[in-house]
Amino acid sequence: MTTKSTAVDSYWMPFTPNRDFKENPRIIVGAQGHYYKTEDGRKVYDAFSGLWTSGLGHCHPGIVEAVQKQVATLDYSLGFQAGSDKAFELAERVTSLAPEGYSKVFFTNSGSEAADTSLKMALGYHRARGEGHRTRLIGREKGYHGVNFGGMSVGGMTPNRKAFGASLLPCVDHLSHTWDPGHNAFSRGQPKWGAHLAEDLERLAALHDGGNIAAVIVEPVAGSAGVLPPPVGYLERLREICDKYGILLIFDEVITAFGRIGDGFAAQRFGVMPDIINMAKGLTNGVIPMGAVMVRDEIYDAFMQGPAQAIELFHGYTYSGHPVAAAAGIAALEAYVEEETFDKSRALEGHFENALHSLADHPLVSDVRNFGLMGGVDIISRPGEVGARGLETHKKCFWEEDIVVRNGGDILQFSPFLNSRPEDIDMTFEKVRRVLDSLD
Ligand code: PXG
Ligand code: PLP
Repeated sequence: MTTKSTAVDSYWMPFTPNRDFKENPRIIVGAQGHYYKTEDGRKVYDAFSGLWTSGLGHCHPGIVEAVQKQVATLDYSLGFQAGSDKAFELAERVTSLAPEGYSKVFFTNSGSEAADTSLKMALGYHRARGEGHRTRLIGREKGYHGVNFGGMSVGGMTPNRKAFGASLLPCVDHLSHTWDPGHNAFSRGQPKWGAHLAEDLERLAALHDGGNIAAVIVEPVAGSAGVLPPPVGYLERLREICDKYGILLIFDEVITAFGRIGDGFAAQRFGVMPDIINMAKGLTNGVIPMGAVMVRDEIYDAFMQGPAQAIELFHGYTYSGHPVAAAAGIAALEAYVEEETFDKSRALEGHFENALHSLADHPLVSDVRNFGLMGGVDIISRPGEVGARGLETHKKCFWEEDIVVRNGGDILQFSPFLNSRPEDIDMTFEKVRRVLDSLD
């Protein structure tokens, strides 16, 4: 079936094969709860909850009402030198979900901006303490920290870096990633193999001297690379090595925060406390763009010196703490608490894991990984056509099975709603199996 009523030529789509898309556009015109409405009038089940964003479901009534009210009350206020009441309230609510010791939140408009903000804070923190020589930033292979220059540089997704390689930040290194199908294929939850890979940080500390490293940034569970949970003991060991050399540890929790792995933050779920936590997506349930960087008290305190009239951090966005985004965030955080969303998410994990791993016996499937309500399924590439089977799966799911399934190349990703019905999780994988059966 095709939809031709919307003109599609003018829009240059993000992270999309534009020419392929425009031949038969998949246009979404509405959403309610767990479904999208398409331009051709179908109800399509959303098995990716937006782009990992919308764990509570679409058009959540409490968030819709809060946004409608806010936009008619205070549409925008300057965020430098004055601020909206809603930004202050949201910051306080975010810290109330956090472990003890994190009491300051800086607002951005996206996860990419959160990544760059966190890296700048790390460099500024060391400089404020008289350790301005700590300039090295360490990311990880297969990491994703958005698409701005800082996040792209510490990121480790090859296609995202390739075209811009000559202009990446200097003084950046990468830890090795933790996926090795010879040792940890078809892991359920955290792989038992791989904690030793954290020792890669010791190698980089020996090479550069640990005293020259400012920060290490990792996703506690790598998302975009296809869901790579941390091996048992890995994050704990990274924390230890960072402590040994005075290196800041940044958790990029753009995906993992707000219930996606059954807790407010991955830091709590894993019991490993970073120095800085980045978030976005679930902060507003995806309703209005917003990201944030939350820091431990010592980091904020280190900046608070010099004359009282001086700006302490020369950084900020026109829309930092935007009142309408903040209102959406307040309503989302209220809903998480009132609806006990994180507990619901945690309770679904076992069912989701079993349903996801039911694909493990499929002849086209080479690996399945999961943690919390994050799932990744590797499809064997068609020889000479890397990514084709993944894209075909996405398209057939959309047109023939009325379900949105996200593919990144030949990896299928699953991000069910945090309040999914178990039968909808089963339905998702029945449909995906049928589509895989139909692929050549
Ligand atoms: N950090 C992490 C860990 C992310 O997952 C970003 C930063 C960037 O956020 P913004 O808001 O600038 O996009 C992300 C975003 C996918 C997918 O299919 C993942 C993301 C975005 C879109 C699709 O895995 N992650
Ligand atoms: N470019 C120009 C010319 C600007 O004036 C500004 C902000 O004032 C920016 C970029 C940055 O925009 P934003 O604060 O929305 O990130």
